[in-house]
Amino acid sequence: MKIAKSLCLALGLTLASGTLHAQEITLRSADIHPDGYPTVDAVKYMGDLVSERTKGRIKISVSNNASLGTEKDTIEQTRFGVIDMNRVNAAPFNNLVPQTVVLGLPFLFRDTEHMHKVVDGPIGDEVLAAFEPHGLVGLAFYDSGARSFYTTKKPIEKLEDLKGLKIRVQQSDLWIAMMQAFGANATPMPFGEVYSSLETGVVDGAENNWPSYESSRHFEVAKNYTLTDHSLNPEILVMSKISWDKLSPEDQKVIKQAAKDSVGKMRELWQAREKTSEEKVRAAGVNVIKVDKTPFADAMKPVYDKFITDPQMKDLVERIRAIN
Ligand code: GTR
Repeated sequence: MKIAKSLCLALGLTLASGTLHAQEITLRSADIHPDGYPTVDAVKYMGDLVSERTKGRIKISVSNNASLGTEKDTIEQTRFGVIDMNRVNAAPFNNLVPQTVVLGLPFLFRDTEHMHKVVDGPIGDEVLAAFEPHGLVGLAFYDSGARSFYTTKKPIEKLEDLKGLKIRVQQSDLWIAMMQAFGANATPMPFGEVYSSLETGVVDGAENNWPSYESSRHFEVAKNYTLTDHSLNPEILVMSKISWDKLSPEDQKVIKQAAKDSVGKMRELWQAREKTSEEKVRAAGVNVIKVDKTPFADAMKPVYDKFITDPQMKDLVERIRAIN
């Protein structure tokens, strides 16, 4: 009886997926950022492309503002097919997909152009392909600018100023090690908890790009922003392998292409937002500090020694450095 039941169930599911191409599909995509943030708008733009190219049959609905959970939680939900798509920074993937570690390595990308060349080329494809064994399909990389430190009380004017400070980091071993190498104490926590942690003194500071520093209003409680630009870690758009496998090969092609086509839009949105966010926080009276980045970069050797150990990772880093 039990066997018959599960057979029916299996058959039912097969039939359902067999007719899926004719049905309307709405893919739910997660983001922790609010409406109007470039990542949210880029995925919406991708949704418009998909809808246009499938004559309205496939749609993407973006659940923003962390309404589906923290980045770490939504990654798990995406792996289990509860969420179809997810736009997350590379950092929360680090412990799951080791190849993503290289993207966040401190001072590895020389500038945005270098980062674009890497993610747009074969290395980018290699990193996206590395998601598949973990229940995810890598779709695209989105810009995330450069991350810099911000602090509530003591401004960071030199490397030594970080000594002993409690700095919030994303939930990734790489980022914990990075803070230790900077001389700070790493406090990993989800993005949504950072404002109150800065306000109540649970942490002394955090680090992020201009748009996140502004849109999260962290600048209201941490008014010293030090331009260390220590990492150009990009955002990654992924899809659940379970949701992916339910699509026909033609629909999979449409999704992949639309994701790629949304990258240019994201870069446009990002450039504009970086400017307006910087202007907004400067106008609010934030103390923006320029530093000599060399001592910060020199302190990062232990991070490379710890994470870039096997030949494959070493080769990846070397190939990234060799790109002009
Ligand atoms: C932002 C990024 C988010 C998240 C956040 C954080 O720049 O867009 O995905 O990673 O930083 O620091 O948690």
